[in-house]
Amino acid sequence: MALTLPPLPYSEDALAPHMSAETLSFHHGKHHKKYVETANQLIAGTEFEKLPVEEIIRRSSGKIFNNVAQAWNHDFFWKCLTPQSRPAGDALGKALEKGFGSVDEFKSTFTKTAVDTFGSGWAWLVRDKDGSLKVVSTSNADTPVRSGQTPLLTCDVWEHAYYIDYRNERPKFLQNFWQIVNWEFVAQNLDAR
Ligand code: MN3
Repeated sequence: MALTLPPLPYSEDALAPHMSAETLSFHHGKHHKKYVETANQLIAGTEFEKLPVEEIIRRSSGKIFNNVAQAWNHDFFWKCLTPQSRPAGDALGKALEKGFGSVDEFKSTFTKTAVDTFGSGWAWLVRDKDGSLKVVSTSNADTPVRSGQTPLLTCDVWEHAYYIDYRNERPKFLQNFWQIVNWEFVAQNLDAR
């Protein structure tokens, strides 16, 4: 299926000062848009043209995988953010306590994984096939969708995600990321089967 660039679920200036309008304008309007356009050019006329995006991710490799997976990852990332971040609800809080000891310990594990991701990549909270919650890092375009894990939350740690606002200071980007996490979206992903 042709991929699309969904509009951001908030205005470009809604996440400032944690994520600036300039960052969102480039990250969504140029980087994400380019992945979508390139993916559509690459799958046109191939066996992938009519498949759902997740199927393309599971079956493809090389340039097609890179662009389709990046389109999926960014679509998911925008939904993980909100200008009205509210604390995790009870069910999610309990699941995080069970997996990591406490919500704060989960946040510090996730932050460390994001900061320690070498080069370009993503940090994820996922539900594994056995139901347990895990924090994982993926490189470049790689995504837990490929390995059959269910993504619950992600943070893009490619430099284009933070260089305009934080230059080389990825840890500062992570501190600000927690101010704009959409915990309701994370909880919905936990509920979904
Ligand atoms: Mn990105």
